[in-house]
Amino acid sequence: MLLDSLHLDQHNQQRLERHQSRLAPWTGDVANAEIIIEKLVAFQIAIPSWALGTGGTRFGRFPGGGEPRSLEEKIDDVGLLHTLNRASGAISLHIPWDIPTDAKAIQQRAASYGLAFDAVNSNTFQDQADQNLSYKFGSLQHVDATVRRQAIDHNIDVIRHGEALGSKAITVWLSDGSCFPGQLNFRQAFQRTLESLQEIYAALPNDWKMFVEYKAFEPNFYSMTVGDWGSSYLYASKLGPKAYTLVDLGHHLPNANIEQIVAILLMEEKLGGFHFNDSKYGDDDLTAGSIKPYQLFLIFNELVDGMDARGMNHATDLGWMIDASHNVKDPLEDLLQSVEAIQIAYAQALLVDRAALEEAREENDVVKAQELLQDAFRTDVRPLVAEARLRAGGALDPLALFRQLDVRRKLISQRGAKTVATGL
Ligand code: PSV
Ligand code: MN
Ligand code: MN
Repeated sequence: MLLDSLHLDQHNQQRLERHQSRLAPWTGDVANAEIIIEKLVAFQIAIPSWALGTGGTRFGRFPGGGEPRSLEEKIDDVGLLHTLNRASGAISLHIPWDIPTDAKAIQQRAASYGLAFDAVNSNTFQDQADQNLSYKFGSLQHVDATVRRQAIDHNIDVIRHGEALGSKAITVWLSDGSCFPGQLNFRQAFQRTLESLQEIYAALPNDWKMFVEYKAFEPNFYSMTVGDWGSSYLYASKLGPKAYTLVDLGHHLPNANIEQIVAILLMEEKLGGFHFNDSKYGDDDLTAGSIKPYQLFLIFNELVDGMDARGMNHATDLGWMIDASHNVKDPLEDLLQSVEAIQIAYAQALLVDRAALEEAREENDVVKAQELLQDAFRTDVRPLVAEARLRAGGALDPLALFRQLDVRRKLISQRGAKTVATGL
C-alpha cells in the first residue's frame, strides 16, 4: 500500500493548524463559503487512462519510469490520485489502448478505490496491428463503405465494453478531414460521417450519451470534418437527444472565445462535457490553468451561470474530464495540479455576485461588471478547496504528500524504470 489512512492522518495533523488559520476568514463573513465547500466535495473530475504515462511529442518520448504497464495499474494510479484529493473519482478508458478483458475484475478493482467509469473513447485515428483496413484517409467519413463499416463496428464494440464497466457515455473524436485543398468533398464527407454516427447512435443504450468532440486542426491540417463547435452541434442536433457537443479546451483556433461557445451550447441544451487542459498555441495539452487561468475562470463562470439557469446539477449533469499529458512532468503530479486548478476556477465562479453582475449589465456599467468578475478571480479560494478535500477524507496538500511519500520512486521500484504506458 503506497498510501494509507495513517499517512493521510499524519499529513493532515501536521498541517491542520495552518489550514485552520487560513480558513478562518471564510467562516465568518462569507455567507456562501459552506455551500461552496459542499459543491466542491461533490465535484469529481475524471482522469483519462492515457494521461498516466508521460505523453509523447512527435519528436520523442521520454518515459519517467514507474508508468502503469496494464489497465490494472492505470486504475491503481487513478485510485492513488483519488485517495489523495477525493476529487478524481472516475477513469475514462480509450479503446483499444485499454481493453478490459475481464470487465468484472476491472470493475471490482476500480470500486475498491471508489472509482466509477467515465465516458469510453473510441479510436479510429490510428491503425492497429490486427486491423484489416486503414484509416489513412479517414474513418467515419471514408469514401469506401467497408472502411466506414469497420469504424462503425469499432465504436459499437467500444459501447459494449463501456456497458460492461458501467460507463454511461461514448466520446467520439475523429481525426477525419483532409490535408490539401481538393482532397475531400466537404458536403459528402459530412453526410457520410453523419450516417456513420447515426448507426453508432442507434447502438446506444437508453441511458447513454454520445459526445461529439470537435477539433480545429491536427492531424489533418486543411480541414477537419468535425472541426468546430458549429459542426459538432449540427451532428449532435441531427443525431438526437442523446448526442451532445464535447468541448476540449485545446481544440480551438487561437483566441477563440470558449466561454461564449459554452454559454450558447448550454442554453441550447447541447453541451455534454469537457476535456480540460491548457495551451499557448494549439492542442498543447498542458496542465489545466497553467497558461490562461482567467480563461478557465471565465468558462466556469458561464458554466455555473448557465447550469443554474437550467437547474442542472453541477456535479453530475455534464461530463468533466482532464485531457492533458506531459513530456516533462511526473504525470501524477501534473494531474494533481490540473484537478486543483479546475477546483479553484469552479470555486471562484461560485463566488461571483450574480445579482450584482446582472444589475451592472442592465445599467451598462462595464467597469462594475469587470470588477465583479475580477474580484472573484483574484480571491484566494485555496483554503476552501483544501477544506473540501479534508472533509472528503483526502490530503490537505496532495502534491506535498505525494512527494513526502516518495511515490514515484516506489512505483519505479515496483514497476521498473523503463515502463511505457499506452497512449499517444
Ligand atoms: C484529440 O486531440 C484528443 O483530445 C481526443 O480527446 C482524443 O481521444 C485524445 O486527445 C487522445 O489523446
Ligand atoms: Mn480531447
Ligand atoms: Mn486533444
